[in-house]
Amino acid sequence: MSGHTYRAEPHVPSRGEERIMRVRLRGVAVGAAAVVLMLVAAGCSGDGVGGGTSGDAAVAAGTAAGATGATGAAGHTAGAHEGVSVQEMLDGHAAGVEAFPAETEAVGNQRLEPAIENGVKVFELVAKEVRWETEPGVFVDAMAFNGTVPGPELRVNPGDRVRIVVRNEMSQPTTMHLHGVTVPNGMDGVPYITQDPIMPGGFFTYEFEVVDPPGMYVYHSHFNSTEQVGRGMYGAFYIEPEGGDWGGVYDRRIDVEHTLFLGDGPTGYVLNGKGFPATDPIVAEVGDTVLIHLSNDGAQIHPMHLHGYHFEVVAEDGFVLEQPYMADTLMVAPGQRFDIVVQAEYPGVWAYHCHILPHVEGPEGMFGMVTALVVQ
Ligand SMILES: [Cu+2]
Repeated sequence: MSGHTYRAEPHVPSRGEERIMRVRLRGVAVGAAAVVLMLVAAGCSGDGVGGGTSGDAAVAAGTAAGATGATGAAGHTAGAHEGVSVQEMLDGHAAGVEAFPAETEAVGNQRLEPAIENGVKVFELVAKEVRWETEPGVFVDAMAFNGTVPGPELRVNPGDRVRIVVRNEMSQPTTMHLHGVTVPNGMDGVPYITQDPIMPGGFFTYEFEVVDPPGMYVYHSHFNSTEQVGRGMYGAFYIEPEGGDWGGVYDRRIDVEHTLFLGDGPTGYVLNGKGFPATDPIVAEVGDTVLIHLSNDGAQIHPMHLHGYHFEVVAEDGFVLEQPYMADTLMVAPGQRFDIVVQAEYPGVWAYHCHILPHVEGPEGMFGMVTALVVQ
């Protein structure tokens, strides 16, 4: 299926790439030893190669001048470089990579273990208004389930009885909709169609039996949703195969599983609630099979492009495709989910980003919807 015939030449990482690969291995003794061996095998002197020349800089400046202007919520300017010197452009581009992956004070997608009550898996979600750090020093007014963007990961199995209690600690009403999940009509979460809004201080209990196949589904606000979802009220609802092994679903061994929520609007252009350089890399070892669950909960389309690889699109909206297909760029519309599989064959730090360029890179370097597949 993959059709890959290309084999990587021995690879000499740049100084930045070498550092990013080390950062992710800090505290992992075996992995660190492995990457040192890999770098030695690649003949890396540690001095770095491929520094920019003045000619490169001039080309970059000319290219940037042709772009149209657009400004992200965090104040990044993606467009003409008037007022930004060549040196500032170089410094800006370098600084982002130097900082990646940057620490911020909280991260989303944390697994929430259910309480088991009479065989029912019970989750509690609390909607709150919080200050959310999207990249170092940049805070936005977010609305979040359990205080994080995205909210916690809920994982259930086919056939489970599930109860999700949503408490509203915000200053405005809300509801929660289970996106793509087959539920009784009264559990659908649409204000005044299937339920009254959950008022500040109130709660609503969503209860249903899981009848859908394993896959990625989403929960999100369905009240004033341009603002509430835009500010971060979304999270993953996984219907997992028994034992959490996706290998049986996709008929192959899965070594690395990664969730990637796309967001835009009041939070800026974000992946899992963070803008580059605070985005989380996808880390794998050579030979690993990587499963990435993508969901777009923003208001714009985002064509996600992976450098250096072709990936296999294996599921859409929670349904396994009868005919998976290869791609390197996958357009993810608002509300869509995809599962993609990458065979991690080529070591290195490979950029993975939205290809609407005003969402990712301007005269002062990369921002927003950029992360990397780090293959060690
Ligand atoms: Cu985009």
